Amino acid sequence: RKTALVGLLSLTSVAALLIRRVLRAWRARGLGGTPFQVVQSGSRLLDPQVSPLLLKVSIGHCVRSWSDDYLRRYLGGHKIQVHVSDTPFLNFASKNFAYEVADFDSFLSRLQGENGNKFLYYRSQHSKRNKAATLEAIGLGGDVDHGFSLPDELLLPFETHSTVLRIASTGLSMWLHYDVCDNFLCCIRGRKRVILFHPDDIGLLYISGSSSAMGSRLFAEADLPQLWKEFPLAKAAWKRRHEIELHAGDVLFLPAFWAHCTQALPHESDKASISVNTFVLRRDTMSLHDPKDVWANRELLPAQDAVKAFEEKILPSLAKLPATARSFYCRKIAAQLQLEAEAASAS
Ligand code: AKG
Repeated sequence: RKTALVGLLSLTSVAALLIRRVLRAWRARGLGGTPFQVVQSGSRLLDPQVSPLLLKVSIGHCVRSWSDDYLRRYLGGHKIQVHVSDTPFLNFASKNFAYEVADFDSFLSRLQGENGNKFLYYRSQHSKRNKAATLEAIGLGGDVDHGFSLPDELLLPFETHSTVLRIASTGLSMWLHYDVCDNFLCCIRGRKRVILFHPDDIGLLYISGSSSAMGSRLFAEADLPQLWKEFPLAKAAWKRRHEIELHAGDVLFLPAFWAHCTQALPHESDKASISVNTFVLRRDTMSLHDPKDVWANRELLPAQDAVKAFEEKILPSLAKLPATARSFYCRKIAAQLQLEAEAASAS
């Protein structure tokens, strides 16, 4: 009887272990590449080497209350700027979209209607051009509890830079880019697929400014073989990508300098995908941020100096050399920079 009991106990613990593994994999919902970590609290966020995290925290009643009617009640009548495109794959580098000014009500009606195969994207901004976005600035904050807030415990170590409302046609993909602030990306309606790349892979992503020449073509699965022909380095980064699908109520902690692109996916018959993101600054590196940075994507101040010196001094000096010497010194400097990068990554 004792042996049977021992057998039963070990069977139960193996079953428990298996169930725990399946549950963990289900909760992580990582889709490709490196698996995603799910956490319940923010204690790890300040680790300088932190990876993207799926946070299981409450973001308020917006997940239930932000219907079209609710948003119309508070934002109706606002004039907003909308990206309008014939293709779902937005590309900032080739500017395959136009900016149109619309009023909020007709934007939402267009989004939910037939809309002649156009894809729409709204990113809220402050009415003053030199100020960063807040929900208060568009009438979704302030004294009334509009139901979006991140737990104090998450925000405590940071200063808030901006909070942005984003509304997209389902199917629309936002181009690959990086930001210089850490980011809490919160899914409120619809689902959102997010592809992310480690900062060490920045050299493989064809970035100019802060956006990739690949736009959001990583989401066009049938086009991937052609994409690798045009952007061969990106294939290696793709194999190491992090990928996740956010559902309503999910919060993704997206660290600064992780290049990312997103795809708005439908939930039931809703044609609007709604998210809010809060960009935050780490207190120890706040002084490095450009005070004029309203979009969270201006290079850090010392990096601006370095880029300026590179473009205005180093490149013109190298251009004075004959081809063989130019190739030699470019490679020599590139090797020195590579060593610097590796030492910094390892520190
Ligand atoms: C960001 O929060 O930086 C994004 O790129 C989100 C874009 C979106 O999903 O609308």
